Amino acid sequence: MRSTDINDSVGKMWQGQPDEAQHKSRPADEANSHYAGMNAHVAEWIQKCAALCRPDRVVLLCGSAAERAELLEQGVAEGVFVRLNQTKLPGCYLYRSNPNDVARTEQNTYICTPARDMAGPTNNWMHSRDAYEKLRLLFDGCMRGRTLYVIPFIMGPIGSPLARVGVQLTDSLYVAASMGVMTRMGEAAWRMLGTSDEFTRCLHSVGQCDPDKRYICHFPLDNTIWSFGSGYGGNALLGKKCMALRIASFQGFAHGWMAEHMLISGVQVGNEKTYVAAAFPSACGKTNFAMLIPPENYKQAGWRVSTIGDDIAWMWVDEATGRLRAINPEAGYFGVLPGTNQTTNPNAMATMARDTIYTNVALLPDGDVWWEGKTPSPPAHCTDWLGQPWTPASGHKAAHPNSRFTAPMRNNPALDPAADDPAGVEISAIIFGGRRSCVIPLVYQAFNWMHGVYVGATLGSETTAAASGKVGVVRRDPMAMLPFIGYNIRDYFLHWFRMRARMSDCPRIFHVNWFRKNDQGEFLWPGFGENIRILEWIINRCHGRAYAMETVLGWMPRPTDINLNGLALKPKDIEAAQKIDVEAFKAEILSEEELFLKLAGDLPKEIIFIRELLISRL
Ligand code: GTP
Ligand code: SPV
Ligand code: MN
Repeated sequence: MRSTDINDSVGKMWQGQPDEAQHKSRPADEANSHYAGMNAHVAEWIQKCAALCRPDRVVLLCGSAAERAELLEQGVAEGVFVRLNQTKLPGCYLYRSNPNDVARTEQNTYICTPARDMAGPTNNWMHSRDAYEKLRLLFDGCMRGRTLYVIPFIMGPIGSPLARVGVQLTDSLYVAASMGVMTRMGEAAWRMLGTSDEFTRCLHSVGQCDPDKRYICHFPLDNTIWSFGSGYGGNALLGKKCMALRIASFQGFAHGWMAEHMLISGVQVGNEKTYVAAAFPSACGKTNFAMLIPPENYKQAGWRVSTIGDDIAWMWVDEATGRLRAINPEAGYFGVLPGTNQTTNPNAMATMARDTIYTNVALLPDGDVWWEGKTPSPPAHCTDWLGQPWTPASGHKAAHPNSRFTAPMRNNPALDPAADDPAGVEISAIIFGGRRSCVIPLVYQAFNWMHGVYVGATLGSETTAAASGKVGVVRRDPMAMLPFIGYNIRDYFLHWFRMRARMSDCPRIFHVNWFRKNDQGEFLWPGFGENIRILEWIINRCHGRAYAMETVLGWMPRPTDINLNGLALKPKDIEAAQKIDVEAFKAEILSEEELFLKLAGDLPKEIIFIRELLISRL
């Protein structure tokens, strides 16, 4: 960590020596020579941002363990973090965000381009010129009295053909500490960048954390993100949704690869290893599926699931094989806490046992943490996520429904050995899934890639606490990417269809729904570790080994094709979970119109054709 008290000079910080020069009037190349050793484009950009935001201090982070410890110490001293019980949870801290800032805010998220058409009908759009102007006023002097942290980071395993450099400037200590977990942060980013100016410019300030002055603006044409007024999750950790999904999806469209809201996991049975990628909307089960532990009888039969990633996949076609390969651009997990426990997700519990930042959970009297669903019964008393005394009689939740843990992936006992492999892994199946209490069956397979794109494009899911707004209403969330497509959804769909022609053999595409309920409101499927039974059918289908019936929706297993050994369920229960009610499905197809109407005359012809075929099957 190098720091200095400055007004407008980053140069002093960089060289660590006093400099009385008038930087504002210094010509560019003279300034560049002053930043000896630092990438000139970065230096110039930092200087501009610092001159705008006017922090008291600029601190350049190098990503070392000692620096991290120092940041956390400082956070405790400043009241940003609460140090948790270090015997129970070594290296763990609690952070409470502003209560008005607890989830992504899609209404404040913009794609900023010169033309509205580039953002399309599903994104908020601002003219890039207007956005810069508006946000410049907000950033102006916003870091007075604060420290500006400079965070160099890499998204993707170092050396990967898709790995990319970002630099985030932020006035949040919490964000700085979190970026060190979520990305490959530090010197490696400068080495990878060299003298290039190809890095994502990520400028962030919490500002006054005012929801009325909150803007998460993406400038895909400038490889730039300006985020103001939020310190939480996807709004503020700019490497994640902003860079690795919104900006990267645009870059992938331009250069023939894909950035998707997908987990990546490996399934090993004996000597056979199969990798799958799955797109479920926010808080719909990616982390859990990526860390799945098979039930005992499967374990004994040699089944193992390992994690490459739990939230984002970058995928490209390997020219040598014509197959789709994937990397996880992240280095950590920002996972949902409510519902996570020793039974549902033991790997997540082990992952967050150390070196973890817990956000918006309850604090127990012994310095441990708690959230709804962690234990079968709540603690007698604790401090809730707002910092207030809480008992089970308090009448509200102790942890926020979108409370999360930030933990390094290296803590995951099920981390796949290829998680750091720059060559990525070959993807055999793509699985789409939503949270649907009725209508949508447990599992089916698309007839082919093009039909699979339709299945993904029409994905519906009940909204969750991961984004602000109403929870539990079905909305279309194409490919689980509705909030994350950084360009026109019309072109996004076309890109998916066109990827087919780039591949000689493409992944098989499936749809799952772990969340269907019976009339009593109980889940029809046990979920979590038992999902391996569905995965078994999926993998066998990929390798041409499992039977499937042709149905109106696609290929489906017969109830007897799902292994129920060791489960109390009977084939008739699978029948219930798989039931297709044609009348209900007609209503579902009508509800897809909600999205298609937005695309109006731009709906790709492939979608129209596939839809006609579906209707004629009904
Ligand atoms: P983001 O990080 O927001 O992108 O979410 P995610 O898709 O990684 O969701 P996550 O795995 O964290 O799951 C969210 C919630 O769904 C948690 O409360 C889980 O306990 C619950 N959940 C996950 N898998 C299952 C399942 O198979 N069945 C049921 N019933 N619930 C599940
Ligand atoms: C999601 O909402 O899909 C997340 C959490 O993964 S956040 O990083 O806040 O977007
Ligand atoms: Mn996510």
